[in-house]
Amino acid sequence: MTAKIEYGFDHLDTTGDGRLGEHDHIQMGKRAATGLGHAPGSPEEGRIVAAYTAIWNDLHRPHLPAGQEDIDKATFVASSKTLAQDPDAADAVLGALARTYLSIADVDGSGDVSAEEFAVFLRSHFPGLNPNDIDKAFTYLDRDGSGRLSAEEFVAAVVEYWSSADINAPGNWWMGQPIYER
Ligand SMILES: [Ca+2]
Ligand SMILES: [Ca+2]
Repeated sequence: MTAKIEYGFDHLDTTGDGRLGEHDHIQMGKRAATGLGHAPGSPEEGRIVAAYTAIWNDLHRPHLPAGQEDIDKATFVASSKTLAQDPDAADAVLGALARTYLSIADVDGSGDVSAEEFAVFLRSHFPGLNPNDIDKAFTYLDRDGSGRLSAEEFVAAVVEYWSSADINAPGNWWMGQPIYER
């Protein structure tokens, strides 16, 4: 579980300085917006960047000691593991995060995520993923095999990735093949 959270942190730390802060979330938002085909400075980009900075300000920042503006990797891993031991808190916090992601991934506003929407979303977040991995991830996360990720399936993927210690949890595929299987 530590391995997947560390791996996740490295992907969230878009500036690569070993700390996670608002700056990383602005970068993530811009990268996601570019991946979705929105021009720099467009209102769509602004909306997506605002969603990411809200994740930072609502989810992470309240847990920082006064005066501190970012989190180092060790603290991030420790607090993620603490959250994992409290399923209700994990559902609340990670569920909110997942719904923000969903609002960005569900480009056509259908309420669910198609394979195409999922591929665009994942590529814009994790540029290193190969298409094969994205297809496999989709298959694992689409638990009922309907060919689409329902809101519930999408949210479950995010919650499991960040909080499940079960190495067989389908949500471990959220960022492609689980790091411990490579
Ligand atoms: Ca959709
Ligand atoms: Ca489905």
